[in-house]
Amino acid sequence: MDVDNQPLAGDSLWRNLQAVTMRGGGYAVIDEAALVIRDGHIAWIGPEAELPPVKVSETRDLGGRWLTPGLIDCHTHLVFGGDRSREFEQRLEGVSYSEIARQGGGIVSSVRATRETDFETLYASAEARARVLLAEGVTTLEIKSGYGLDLDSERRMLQVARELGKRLPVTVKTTCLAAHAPPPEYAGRGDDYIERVCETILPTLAGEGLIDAVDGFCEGIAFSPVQMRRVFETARRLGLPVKLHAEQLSRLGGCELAAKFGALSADHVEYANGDDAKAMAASGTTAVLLPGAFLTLRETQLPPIEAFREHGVAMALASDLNPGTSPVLSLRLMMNLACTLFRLTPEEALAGVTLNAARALGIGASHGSLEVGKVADAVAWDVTGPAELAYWLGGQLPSIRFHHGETISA
Ligand code: DI6
Ligand code: FE
Repeated sequence: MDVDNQPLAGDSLWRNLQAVTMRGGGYAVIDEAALVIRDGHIAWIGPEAELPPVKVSETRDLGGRWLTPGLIDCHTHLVFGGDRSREFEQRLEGVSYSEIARQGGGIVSSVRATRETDFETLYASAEARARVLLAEGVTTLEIKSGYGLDLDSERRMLQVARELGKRLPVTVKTTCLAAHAPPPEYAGRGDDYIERVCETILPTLAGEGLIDAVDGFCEGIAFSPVQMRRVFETARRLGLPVKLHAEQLSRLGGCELAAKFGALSADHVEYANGDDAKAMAASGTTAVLLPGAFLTLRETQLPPIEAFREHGVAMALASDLNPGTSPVLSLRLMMNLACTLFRLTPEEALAGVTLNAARALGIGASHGSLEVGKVADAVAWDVTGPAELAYWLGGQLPSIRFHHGETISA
């Protein structure tokens, strides 16, 4: 039998849509498009007029909606215990971030609360936050540990993250951020804590299959490039990719270190410069921009967007959802802020939460664009065009969401 004459088999046909494919990192729109979905993946995409004969169990008319890849939030700290809204009030009353930290607030207060919170309670609060992100079109979520800072609490955070991926219609990538800050019992003994991270925490949790990538906070108030290098060497030994919170408050050389280790991403990067951009371009390291933290800290140093463009560094955008410096519950709001504050174009902003975010997680080959062979994570938006996704300051735009080809109902 001539196989070429067989109709294209699939589970569903999506038709009557405008496809913003993001192939190659730009809109790359296919007008009047159709897709064939098979086993949760895209089996065919193109102009509906060129659709070959198909045999599918279901056809969905998307009513001319704009279909984009599912949104990817590639940097969150959404699992944590406690509440720090009082710190927000204190800062408005004139108390500085460092004074709050000296009084026992800041990261350490989240660590204390997270350590005291059991799995189910941590899970419930994390799920509530994740649902808000999902409702606006997020289909892949990165979640970091880093508020446990001891073996059991870091494990519990990562287990909560894994459980979210099992119970919710979202793909979760976990990142171990045990090198977030020295915990109180290691105050003034950063090297000893890094040894604990490298000798025990990372190998144990990696052995339990809880870690997809390793991260650290390279900053005066956290860890030096020398200390982070030890963490990266450990990650390399364990066969895990790395990423880094780099040049957020000062330029310490984090981007250069990240590039040397072929990091997936360097995140924040406000204080990075042209040399950093060049190094990151050479190592294929994505710059993850976090305008929520920039806004919350009332930062004025802009990330070197022009240098990233000039050297061809992929730029991703994320919520940095965390209780201290980025209490952000909207990835689309980050698209708007990246345009307004950093002067990204709406097209760059969409690439930042799709293809480039996928690259920042090391899943660019399977996620982030609408292309044959990729996972069928997508959102059909009731908008006049893709610029609307960055135009509105947050809020929920009407949409139909798909995860692995299936409609997300909740
Ligand atoms: N960068 C930040 O801005 C935070 N962590 C990080 O790596 C601060 C997190 C917090 O204050 O809880
Ligand atoms: Fe962060």
